[in-house]
Amino acid sequence: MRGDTDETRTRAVSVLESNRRDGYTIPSATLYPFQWNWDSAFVAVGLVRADPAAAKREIRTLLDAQWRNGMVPQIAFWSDAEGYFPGPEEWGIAADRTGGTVRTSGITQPPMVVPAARHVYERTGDESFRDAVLPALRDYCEWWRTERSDDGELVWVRHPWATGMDDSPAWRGPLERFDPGDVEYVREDRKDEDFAAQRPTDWDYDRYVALVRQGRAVDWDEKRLREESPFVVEDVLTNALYVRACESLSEMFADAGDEEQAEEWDAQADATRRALRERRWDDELGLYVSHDLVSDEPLSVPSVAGLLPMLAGVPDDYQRERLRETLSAFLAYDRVVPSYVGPDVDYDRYWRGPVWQNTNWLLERGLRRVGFDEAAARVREDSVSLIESEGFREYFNPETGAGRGSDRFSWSAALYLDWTA
Ligand code: 2M8
Repeated sequence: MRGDTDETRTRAVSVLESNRRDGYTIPSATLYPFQWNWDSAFVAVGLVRADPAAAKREIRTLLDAQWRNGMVPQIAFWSDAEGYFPGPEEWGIAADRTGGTVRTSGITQPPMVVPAARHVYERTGDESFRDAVLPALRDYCEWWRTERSDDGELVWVRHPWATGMDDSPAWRGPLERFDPGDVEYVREDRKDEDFAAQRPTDWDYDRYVALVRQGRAVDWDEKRLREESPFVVEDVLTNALYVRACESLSEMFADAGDEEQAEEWDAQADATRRALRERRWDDELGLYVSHDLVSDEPLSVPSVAGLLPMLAGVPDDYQRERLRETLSAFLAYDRVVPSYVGPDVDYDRYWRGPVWQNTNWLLERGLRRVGFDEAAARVREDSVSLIESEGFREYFNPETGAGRGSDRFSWSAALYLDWTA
């Protein structure tokens, strides 16, 4: 068995090497030819097991794309690679907004880079890495709470792409509310015929593109977008990772001897954690849900995102026991954990049902944090065996285990290195 694992690990390293560009790793050579924010964070988590110097560089390159206001963008277009829409012209971000080093998109992604940086520091013990990244990580966390929070507790996003779970059924309500009009564009993500049933629908894409064009039309004026955008959502996954980000920041500051900053970020983690526990719990579904700030309504769907506050130490005793019951619906599959288990589930389509390695990795750690060790072991076992039977696919059908989306996908390779270390 270990022989098979070693052989798969060698292949994982070679996938990451072939997807590596100058200082960063692209998610997939066939679909995503630039640097993506939380992809790089997951890559660093696994890469530190095989090539610590490359893992540190991955994070530093991502932070080199940071905007002047502290935002770390969803995509950094370090090259002029073709084959992805929307590219830098479509986003139309003025150079004085970014750090000036690279063209970027106009949104962020869940703040996984902060816990990932901490993970890399923990494994390497490299204090110069810690000290070099701390200011940028702090500015990023500060940006979230000043620019992206109405109450200083929960943070919001203004595009489904910013949530990382692009076509999650949770976003249907807010997206249904607006008419994107006649948006013209050419999709680049469905060259392969099979992909039509595995990628987001045109209905979703029309709205994704309309939201980008709305941002560009107001020159990415945050205040106006907060007031006028039809999509302003407190995403439960982003908030769970924001708590983890603040905890990680606090731990790194404490380690660097800066008690004041350590306390400040610990208090922030506490405030967001408490808000999730008290305001984002859905007792009927038995998990946490995102919230639509435009209509002031909960987005009550059974998404794996709603389990991830476990990772942030959110549940009280009552919620923990309810979550144990809810988990049984997510674990009732041959291969776990599906990204969504509601009535209109689609096991082959993107974030509408398939199993993803990154949410599995977060969930496994969440389950351990609340003491659900058996469930955690199951998630880990299935994650590893899906890769061993299907390869480093982007996502997997939970009923059949079949690999879906692109192949040689970076975070699947990286997280395999961490799962099997
Ligand atoms: C997917 O999203 C991108 C836009 O960011 C896309 O479909 O074009 C998502 O799975 C997202 O979570 C991921 O970061 C990205 C790159 O792997 O692909």
